[in-house]
Amino acid sequence: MRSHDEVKAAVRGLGVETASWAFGNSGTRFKVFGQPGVPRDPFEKIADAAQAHRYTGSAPRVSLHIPWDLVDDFAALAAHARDLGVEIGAINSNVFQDDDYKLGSLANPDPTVRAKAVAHHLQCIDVLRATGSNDLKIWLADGLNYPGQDSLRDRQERLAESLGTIYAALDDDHRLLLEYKFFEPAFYSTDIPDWGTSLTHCLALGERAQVVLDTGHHAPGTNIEFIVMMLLRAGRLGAFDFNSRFYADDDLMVGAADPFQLFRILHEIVSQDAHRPESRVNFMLDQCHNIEPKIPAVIRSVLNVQEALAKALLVDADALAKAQAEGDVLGANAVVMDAYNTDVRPLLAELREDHGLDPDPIAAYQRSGYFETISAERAGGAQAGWGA
Ligand code: AOS
Ligand code: ZN
Ligand code: ZN
Repeated sequence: MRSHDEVKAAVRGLGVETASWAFGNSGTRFKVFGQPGVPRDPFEKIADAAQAHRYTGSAPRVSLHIPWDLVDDFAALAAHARDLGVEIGAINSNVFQDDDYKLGSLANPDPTVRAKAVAHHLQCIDVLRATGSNDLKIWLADGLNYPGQDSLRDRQERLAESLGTIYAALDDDHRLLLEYKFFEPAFYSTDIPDWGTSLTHCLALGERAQVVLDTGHHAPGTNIEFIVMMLLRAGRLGAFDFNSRFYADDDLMVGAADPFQLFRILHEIVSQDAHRPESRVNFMLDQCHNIEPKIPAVIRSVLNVQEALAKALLVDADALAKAQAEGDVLGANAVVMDAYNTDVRPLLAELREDHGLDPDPIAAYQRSGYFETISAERAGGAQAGWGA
């Protein structure tokens, strides 16, 4: 069983990657609610992301989205991030907000549209080079609304060819992270609907192609921790998009809807030592804070991941293995539940104090006056580009 200090060190070692779009105004298709102090450009989004790192010590990178975060000088944006104590994380492509992509992007039946979508990804790879990022993240809205609309098989052939061109353009230290989603915006068939399809493409592409598991992208009742275990077993779990859902792709704060599921996921992660930085699993947030204040919501999300991780680290692996080997069903379950039911908040408060942080990061942020400053200085904050 891990010691108190080992748990603290392991939690400290896990950095949660925040997303630039979490700081912009967002909403549903019914209404986007504006909030005071919302960033007006990518530089200000990074400044807000840096606040989450400042008070948690555990949010050292921020994902960008192209073209939402398009700037003239990406090297300057990366330098700005470094000055504020964070780094640029995954670069997310966008081939879902252009009329040309109505029938798909990388799987579109029209070769000129496919070429345009591939060219966008090559532009994103240049952003990786300029910012020092290693991860190109692809989520596709490609799919069909009606049976017969296009050939399911042909779309996979086109997709494989387009992905192959993109993968071949990556540098040796780049990864291609391929996300799946079971529906939306396509309602009949999505071209990468599940982990099996994503993994099949990744295996064909090469070792640096890995799967992104967005926790909101599964049918209700799906055993997500099983998928986590299988992707780790295959060496292809590249990243999480963490969030919570009650119904579909709700993008609520991670750990809010089902903290027990988050614990079960992190138990599989810890069981295969994938929480260690060497595993290169990127623990990212993909969330929208439509009605709650954004920076505290991101801080809360990081704390929720830390709480679930600390509990997973407290599972007594030897006692669990013994109970499992003896067929002790109730004993094995009790080992897992004992860890889950431990209140780890005092341990995490102590960890923060060990590193000179306030034990209560949200209270510290709220006392800092940052929100009052940005509310006064920033007028006309940008929409995240999402949910309009
Ligand atoms: C869409 O549902 C996916 O979760 C994407 O990962 C993401 O929300 C979007 O592409 C913004 O980057
Ligand atoms: Zn996602
Ligand atoms: Zn999503």
